[in-house]
Amino acid sequence: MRLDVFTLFPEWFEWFQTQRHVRNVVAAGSELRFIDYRETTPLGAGQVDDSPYGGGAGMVMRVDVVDAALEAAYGAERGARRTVLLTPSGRMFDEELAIDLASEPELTLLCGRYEGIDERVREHLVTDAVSIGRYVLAGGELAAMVVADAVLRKLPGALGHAESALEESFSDALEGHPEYPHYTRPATYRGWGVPDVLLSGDHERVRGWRLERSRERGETASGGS
Ligand code: 6GU
Repeated sequence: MRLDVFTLFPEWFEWFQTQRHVRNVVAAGSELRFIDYRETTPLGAGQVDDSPYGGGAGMVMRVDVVDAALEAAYGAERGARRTVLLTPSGRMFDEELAIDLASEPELTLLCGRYEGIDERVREHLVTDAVSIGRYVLAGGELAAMVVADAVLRKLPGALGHAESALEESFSDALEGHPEYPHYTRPATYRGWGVPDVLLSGDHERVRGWRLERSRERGETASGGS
């Protein structure tokens, strides 16, 4: 995959790139770029935002600044890419969308900043608007990292063992439910035990128990206690 993230804070992503699964996909041929809107802004003095029409507090990122950044990176090709704007008013990010985005050969994430981003970006320059939850972050950077993390770990070679993604949370193997609980040694600690079935060596019973716990957690996650 060729993944580009447009941001006013490319240095935020330096840590992100050091993660094992991110390094693994880069070693396997993926290309990541973190591109600063300020490098291509058509305005003077690195300006990227302006006061909102109609008045109000805060500043709004300008559409011409975002357009210039996309033009510089992709030229005439820029309509062809899957382009995701990170915004609290977007579609909720979930595992299904992560799988969908992971199937793209080329993906662009646009971080907004300040009070918002000119609505014409959403209307004319992107294919998707995505939020990571019902709360407001200071900018789209952390949301872009969340999306990039979830997407990149879907790519071949991201994880150490091919199996580790098969039975993970929300996979088909678990009927879309969260993952079952895990235990390891010691078998008792401060009197806290481990479910007997996991020590039984009966693989069928273990499988059944795990699926049950996974289903239970699915019910809890969707509104229970
Ligand atoms: Cl994508 N951006 C911002 N600024 N806040 C958010 C978000 C995105 N998703 C949830 N909160």
